[in-house]
Amino acid sequence: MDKPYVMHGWHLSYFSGKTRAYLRYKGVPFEDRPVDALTLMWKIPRKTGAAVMPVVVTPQGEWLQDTTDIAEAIEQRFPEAPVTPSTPRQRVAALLLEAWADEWWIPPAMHYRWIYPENYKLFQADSGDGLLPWFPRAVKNRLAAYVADKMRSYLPAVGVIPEQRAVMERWTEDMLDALEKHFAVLPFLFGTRPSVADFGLIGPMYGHLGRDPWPKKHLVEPRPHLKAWIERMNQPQVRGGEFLPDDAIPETLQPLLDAVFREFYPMVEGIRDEVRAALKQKPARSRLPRALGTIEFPMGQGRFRRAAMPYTLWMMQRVLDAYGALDAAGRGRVDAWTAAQGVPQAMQLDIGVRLKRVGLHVKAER
Ligand SMILES: N[C@@H](CCC(=O)N[C@@H](CS)C(=O)NCC(=O)O)C(=O)O
Repeated sequence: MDKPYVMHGWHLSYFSGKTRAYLRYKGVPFEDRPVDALTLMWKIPRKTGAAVMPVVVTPQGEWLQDTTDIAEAIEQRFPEAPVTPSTPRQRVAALLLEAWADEWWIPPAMHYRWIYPENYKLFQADSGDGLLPWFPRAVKNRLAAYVADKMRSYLPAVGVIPEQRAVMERWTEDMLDALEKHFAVLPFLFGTRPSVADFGLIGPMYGHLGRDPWPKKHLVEPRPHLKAWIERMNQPQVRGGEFLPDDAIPETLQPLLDAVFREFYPMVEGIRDEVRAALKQKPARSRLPRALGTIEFPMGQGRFRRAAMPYTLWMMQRVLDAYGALDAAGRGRVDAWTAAQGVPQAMQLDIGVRLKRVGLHVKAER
């Protein structure tokens, strides 16, 4: 028997939820291994340059990091039932929604985990068991408390502060209502097959909103179609389903696309400006800090402030690259669609620099 792939991740972890659902859909034989402290703090950084999860180790012994790079490598080896649509509009829309789901949803996911104390028991048990499987409970609890403090210390930087709570909770509930309406009519975002956009969105929806007790009870359980989608994403029909014919974008995705073009884009532009300013100060080729200055942009009925993360711009570069790789007819179809969305220049967004990913950081490629 071939050695299986190994995914080092936790059920608690946003991005591990993305990769787990993806590997299951593709029918990749893999071992789902909780990350222990030694692997997280020593082996993974040595192999990938960052203390991060998920990481996938291939049967050939490669250590793949970053959910997008993991999926790209696996798509090459398991080409059946590709998860990136091949038609131009669906392709660009799915990649945009993946970037949005990965990046924009982090503050609400962190907010709902860390603000409601009833979530802590599960975090304490799972993180303690994951990190120190062979240790007594008291030691596990102590390390869990240390990790929890570290996670809470990130909250202000991502914008989880009391003044922004109302706008963020309102935004999240409205978006979950939109998802509930969508999943009442379609099993996945673009049809009967999950795409990169579904895998992105299961990140916040599984480990945080769908599993932590408070959001599970108050946000997901009252929305049965959303709940059913979360379950479907974790028990997929392997390599099943199709994207909608004729490059169609479902109308029920409009609230998500409005959020992408009217909220996420201004955030990305804010990050772009911060990155440009930082690059003027930096010696060429050194990597940028993970977080730069504070930026402000629209969120639902209000505005939101948080630190600019250069990594998000790298995610956006992937979308623009996918657009640039289309033929002229394909680009024309996407341009007609973005024009109809009221953002005719969306794919001409000027990032101003070519970025390269280095673990969780980025640097300018020169
Ligand atoms: N963009 C990365 C994000 C991975 C990530 O942020 N993982 C979290 C757990 S869900 C983590 O390990 N974070 C450690 C850190 O931020 O230092 C990916 O797609 O893999």
